[in-house]
Amino acid sequence: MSRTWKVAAAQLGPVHLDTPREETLNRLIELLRSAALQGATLVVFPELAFTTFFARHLFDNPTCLNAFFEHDTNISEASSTKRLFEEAQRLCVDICVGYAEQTPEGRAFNSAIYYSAQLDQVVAKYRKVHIPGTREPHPDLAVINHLEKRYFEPGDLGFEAFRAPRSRQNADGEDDVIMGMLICNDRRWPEAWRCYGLQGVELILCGYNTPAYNPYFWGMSKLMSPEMARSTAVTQHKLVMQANSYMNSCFSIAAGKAGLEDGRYELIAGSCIVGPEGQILAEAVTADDEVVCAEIDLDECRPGKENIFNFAQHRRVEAYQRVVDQVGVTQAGPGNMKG
Ligand code: CDV
Repeated sequence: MSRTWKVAAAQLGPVHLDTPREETLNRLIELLRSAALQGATLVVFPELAFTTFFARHLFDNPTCLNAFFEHDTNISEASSTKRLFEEAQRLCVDICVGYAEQTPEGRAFNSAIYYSAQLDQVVAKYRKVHIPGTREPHPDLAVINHLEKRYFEPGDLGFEAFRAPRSRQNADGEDDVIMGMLICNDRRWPEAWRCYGLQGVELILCGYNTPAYNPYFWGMSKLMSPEMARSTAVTQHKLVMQANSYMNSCFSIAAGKAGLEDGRYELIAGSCIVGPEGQILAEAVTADDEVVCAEIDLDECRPGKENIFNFAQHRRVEAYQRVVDQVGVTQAGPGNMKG
């Protein structure tokens, strides 16, 4: 039985602070329809897909902040978002979409869910673990803030892989695909990918919002030109998607929010689909609304999983203790020659 699957990344162009939610939702639905027309039965949308990347702003007024969050426990049925899920159901297309989640207890997470059209339900939820940025705004008003630490707790669901049937092609659900979700900054952490790799993951889904130019945040030389900064950010984004897909013998789909928001905040484009050899199979050519599609054959994960990255045969956990025991760097002392 063939294990091919036509999948898509739905890149979203600029969404401004005052863009009505309805307008953004319509654009997401248009992207979904366009992907379905191209034959895709899985579409991945960006991180915090329903609004602008609001974490760059300081909100003193809780009502203003609340407007960026989803408060329903099931966003596939919430009035503000359900049209996307209804259309996915009608088209028989699975979706992975990122959103700002507020729980009934008032906890806030940067989350993503996977909706299976065949099962007509949300089958998995992920909460972003690696929350970048700061809690407090920078005193220099010229600095672009990244206040995710102010607005979100680190995710508490871990990296749990899940299974979903490929829509349409497999009505009996026997040939599930093993998938995992990451959100933006998570893609830069190999530990996150490995947690999924150790569960036999075949496809990683990752939405993102990555600033193209934010010298203060990146720790870059202030002398780096905006053009150089943008191209470095795109290179690093692709580097981590490609390297980690290769090192875990899996496919990956990265869908970003892109372009210039509010005339000041540029996000990188570069939405892409990557194969288990680390090769880019398809990538965005604009910094606007765009569907990036590729047909993937999930069986191409097997050679890597059975040979060079056969974890059962080659991993040496007795040498990896530091990875889980230690958070920050403890510099090596002199004379660590042993044996
Ligand atoms: N939304 C993000 O998590 N963005 C981070 C930036 C801030 C570094 C990223 O890793 O792209």
